[in-house]
Amino acid sequence: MAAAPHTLYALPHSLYSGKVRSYLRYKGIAFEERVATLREFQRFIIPRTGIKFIPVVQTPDDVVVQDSTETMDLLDARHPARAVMPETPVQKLVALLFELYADEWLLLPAMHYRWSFWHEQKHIDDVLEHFGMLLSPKAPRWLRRKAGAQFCKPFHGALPVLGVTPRTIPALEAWYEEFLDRMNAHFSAHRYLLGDRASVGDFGLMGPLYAHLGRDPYPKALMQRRAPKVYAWVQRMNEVEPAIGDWLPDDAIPDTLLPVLQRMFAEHWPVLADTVAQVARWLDEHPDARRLPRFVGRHRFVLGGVEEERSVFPYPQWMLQRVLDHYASLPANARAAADALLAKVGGLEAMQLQIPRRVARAHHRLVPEGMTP
Ligand SMILES: N[C@@H](CCC(=O)N[C@@H](CS)C(=O)NCC(=O)O)C(=O)O
Repeated sequence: MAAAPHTLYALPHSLYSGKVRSYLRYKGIAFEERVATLREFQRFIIPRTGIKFIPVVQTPDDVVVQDSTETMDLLDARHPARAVMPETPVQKLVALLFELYADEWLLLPAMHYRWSFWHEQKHIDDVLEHFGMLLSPKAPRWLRRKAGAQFCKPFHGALPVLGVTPRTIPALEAWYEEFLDRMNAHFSAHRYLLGDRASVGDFGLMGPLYAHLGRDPYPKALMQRRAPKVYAWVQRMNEVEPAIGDWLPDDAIPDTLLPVLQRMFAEHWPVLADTVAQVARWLDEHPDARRLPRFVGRHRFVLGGVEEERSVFPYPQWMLQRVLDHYASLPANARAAADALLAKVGGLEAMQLQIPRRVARAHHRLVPEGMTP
């Protein structure tokens, strides 16, 4: 008898759902996808997680997990075949860095290309019809479009919160096009980020590069035109149990990724470093807090030479801790290899960042480390 499947509560256009769906398919883990309608939120998602986020995975033995990164950790531990965390030190570091960058910084172009193109009728109809699935995937398209226009308000309203404003949009588009060109060159030579096998870095990229940028009509056309190898990678990442080989030998990192890492350290890292400082300040000011709020203030950042303000999201500190903890755990020879790479991409000093107040995740929430909510 076939094993009882996992259940994935998701939406077709949801960013982190794209990441988890692709992971489940790649692993060959049997799952049933349930559309996360408002009814499913009331019936299952909110009662079982206490929060209103997707994707949510329910295992056959009724473990419920929200958070794409925790899902991969849990299921890789239970299903070790086709593990997605590289075992060698430098490849693991790069995979973790890409997952962090994709989840938290490529979110900006993902949100911009979804929400700044209201004048593109085909694009926006598609987006609203998908948001309308919250009502029911079976509702007629006109009704989904109407309902979608209500449901989507908090999402497109989030652009300035993320720092996507008329000031940053030209720089953001230039950066994204440069990113596409670089990844197109990379995927011309490699099937995945680190060779012939996918890692957490690939699944991280699948969130923004599938759900928004490779699926919504306007940015999908841009990707197909400008970066066909990236588009082909998106298709490959959605295959069920694709034939795979191995990661590159000798813990090698393809040169094609170096300019991407360089820009990550130049622009995303300062945001992360300031997040760490602001989380520490907030926790010092709120000594009795049992949870972190969604934002802990505002900070300035620079993108393509343009300065802007955005809200400070504490969650990325948790992702950053995974990177820094891995780096700190390396024995001397592995550390020397990691440092040689970091020196090439302007990340050596960055990686010495200390975290004064750590955060943890408990019961689907971000909490001060050592605190149970
Ligand atoms: N870090 C979480 C993020 C999940 C997340 O933000 N999901 C979005 C949908 S793609 C959501 O549910 N957003 C609801 C909201 O922002 O209120 C993960 O990796 O699963």
